[in-house]
Amino acid sequence: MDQQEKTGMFITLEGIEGVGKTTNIQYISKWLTKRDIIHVTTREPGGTPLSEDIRSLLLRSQVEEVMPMTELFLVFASRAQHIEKLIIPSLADGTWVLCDRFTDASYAYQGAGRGISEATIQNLESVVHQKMQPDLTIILDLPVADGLSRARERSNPDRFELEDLDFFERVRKNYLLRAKRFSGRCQIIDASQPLKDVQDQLNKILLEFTHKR
Ligand code: Z5A
Repeated sequence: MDQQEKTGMFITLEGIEGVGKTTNIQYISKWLTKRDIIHVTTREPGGTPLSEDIRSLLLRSQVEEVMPMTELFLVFASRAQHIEKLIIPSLADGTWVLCDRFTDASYAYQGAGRGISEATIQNLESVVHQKMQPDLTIILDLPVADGLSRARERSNPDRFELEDLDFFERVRKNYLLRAKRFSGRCQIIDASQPLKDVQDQLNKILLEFTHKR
């Protein structure tokens, strides 16, 4: 899908576990509703029935080791379905899409985390994305130990959350690198602030973003 064929806006939220993506997606959704902006909220991996099945496969512990390339293909299989069935049709009819994680997560987790080359991920991205990119990506940033402790207080760890601190340090660093590299679409928020301050900053970013459209 070429950028000019879509009329809805595509917003993604990123960051390590426990940074507050789920909490703040709800805030953004309310913010858009107040302004009568029609939108859907969704997540990756997931977002359609088949993609949610792939999500379950990815998150649960497996009896055999999950190879990094298998994980990457599963993530992109879920994304291919999500893009074709939900994201593109929504954007094409003017509905905004608000997505909890997207392809930046593949560079951070499968790339920096698991060690798959950026070129390999770029190849899959170019096949699956059909030229589509988020219009705005908000990266919530938090020290790894704080994110993991917030996530662990909330629920039992999934397969990713069992990784060690070094894994999440690489993931976090990659997000920060990508924020610099794609500064046109990425905005970083310090997620160690009280929620009210995080949301004041979100409000400011969203006001600027909607005024530019
Ligand atoms: N994954 C991948 O490997 N490759 C890919 O391409 C994609 C994904 C797309 C599922 O993601 C996994 O998929 C993920 C990477 C992998 N790894 N894991 N695990 P997920 O997004 O579903 O899972 P998650 O990152 O673990 O999300 P989460 O644990 O649900 O965290 P969150 O949504 O960012 O946080 P939250 O639930 O909104 O907040 C956590 C707690 O902190 C909660 O009690 C809040 O009330 C509290 N909170 C939130 N903000 C604050 C502030 N500011 N102060 C204090 N407390 C706060």
